[in-house]
Amino acid sequence: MSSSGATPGRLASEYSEVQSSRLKVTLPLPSVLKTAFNVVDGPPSSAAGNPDEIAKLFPNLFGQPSTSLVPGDSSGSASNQSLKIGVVLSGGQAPGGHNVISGLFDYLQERTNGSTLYGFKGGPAGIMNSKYVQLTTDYVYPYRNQGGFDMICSGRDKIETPEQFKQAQETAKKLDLDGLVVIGGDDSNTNACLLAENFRGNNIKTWVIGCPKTIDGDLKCKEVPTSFGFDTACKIYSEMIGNVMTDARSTGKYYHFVRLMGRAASHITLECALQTHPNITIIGEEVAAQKQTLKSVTDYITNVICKRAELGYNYGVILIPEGLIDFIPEVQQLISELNEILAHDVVDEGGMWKKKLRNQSLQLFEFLPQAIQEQLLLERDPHGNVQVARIETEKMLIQMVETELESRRKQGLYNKEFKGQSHFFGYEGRCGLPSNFDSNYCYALGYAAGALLQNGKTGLISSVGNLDAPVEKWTVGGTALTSLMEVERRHGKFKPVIKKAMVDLQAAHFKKFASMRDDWALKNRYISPGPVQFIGPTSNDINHTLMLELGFQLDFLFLNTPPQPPLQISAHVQFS
Ligand code: FBP
Repeated sequence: MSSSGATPGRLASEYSEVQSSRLKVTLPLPSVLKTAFNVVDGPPSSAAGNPDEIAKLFPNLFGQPSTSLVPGDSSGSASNQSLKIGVVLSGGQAPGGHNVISGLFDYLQERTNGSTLYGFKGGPAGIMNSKYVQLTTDYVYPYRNQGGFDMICSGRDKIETPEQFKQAQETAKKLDLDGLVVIGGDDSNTNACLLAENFRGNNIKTWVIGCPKTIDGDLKCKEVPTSFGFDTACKIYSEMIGNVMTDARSTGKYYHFVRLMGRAASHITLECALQTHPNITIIGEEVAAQKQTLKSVTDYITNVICKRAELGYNYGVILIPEGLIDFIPEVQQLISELNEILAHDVVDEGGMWKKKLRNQSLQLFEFLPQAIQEQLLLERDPHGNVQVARIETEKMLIQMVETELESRRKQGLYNKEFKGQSHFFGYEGRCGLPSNFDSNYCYALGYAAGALLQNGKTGLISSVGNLDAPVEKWTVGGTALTSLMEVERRHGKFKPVIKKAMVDLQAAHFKKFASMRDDWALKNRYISPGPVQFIGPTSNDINHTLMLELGFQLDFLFLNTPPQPPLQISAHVQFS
């Protein structure tokens, strides 16, 4: 079943003034994409881990070089080539996705002759079911510089079984596709690489290029410094956190427990902490490194609450990464046992399945509030992940802190009233109008994907670098997807996956946070960054994580909190 020439879902005539002004913005391109360029291959690549396994899984792609675009004369000039290209949005929304498609569309319009771009609808399922729309100038126009993925919508299906690969092959042949661009996160780009391998192995001419998308920020490496959407989402959440901080300060009676999206990694939480200076921030990767238990995390929060109460503050703001429980070794063990059970057994009310849990895991499971037990048993996503967005860790922590404070009250150690307010900031940040950074970055990623396809590249992820420089100086290329891979156990089997980038506890941005957090805990150093700006001061600022990772000091951003020797909050505090 196919569709083409459908009416766009959006009407630019119904846009707000800000949306309309964003539509009219002309986006800059890296200078190498503005003129003729050559595509230069680097040395053969390997894998992020388990190279022998990856070589076996990708016999046609393993070892292929990454490439760079450099000023030259061979590929950049207008060409008579007419290409048929497909594009798909895969996984969770991230601000800027529409600009990747616009960049790809503009590349084909400006650098090739009479090319066709098909948008597969509803994610990878659109490829398998051959549901697509032909993207035209009028169709694409209302989505330029706008948030959301609704131009063609997204989905989380995976092309996995031999039948599904066959369906994808049939669509590629039916549309006579020269290339396919997969815009997605780590799992989707792994899938893109499997497709590229499958097409090459079956003599299907379709090349496949990935693009790094995810607000989670965990798809990055040297060549791909950040995934798009992270910048905007963090700015939106930081605005909301700043507002909640002002509310806390105004009423003086609530502790706001804010869980932030980000799935496994705590990048969003860390970035939002750097932008807003909350009283407590839990970083999952640190919890794991210190082998913390649920009890020790609860004690840390409770200690700060008690100390603040002594100082007269009976309110505060606490940031929690959505994947926290997955970082606590005892919970991690429980989840991995549950994953194995869910992959093979029926989890019914009879509870026979519980016999398969190890003793310690069973005790922990029984200790958790019932709502959390149920949430841990929810169906895994198509990639085998626990759906952490549906686990209400912030509510669980409020309950555990209440219990601990009650026990301290009985011991005469606490005599104030504690009121916890729970928040989950997730979906609110995924479809905002992309920041200037994400707008430009996405447009360059899409344009670069067009360039890689026109040069017959496959199994690469579009890579734009030198991001702290003005856009004209950004570098452009493609990184071999197999070079980002290792093997992991999923659904009870070993599978190739792109190695997730977790928060590095040795990195500059984590160290900056660690040097300030004790001060933020007891003194109210709240910062309200306000809404995302498109013109004027701060509009071209890049998030702190990226700037610090790229080697900037950014001390001027922390001027209201001059570094001081860490405060002794309490003997119980576990974080150094
Ligand atoms: P991607 O990894 O696909 O980019 O998704 C990111 C994310 O927003 C996570 O932060 C969150 O845990 C998950 O999607 C929520 O998934 P869903 O949209 O299916 O509820």
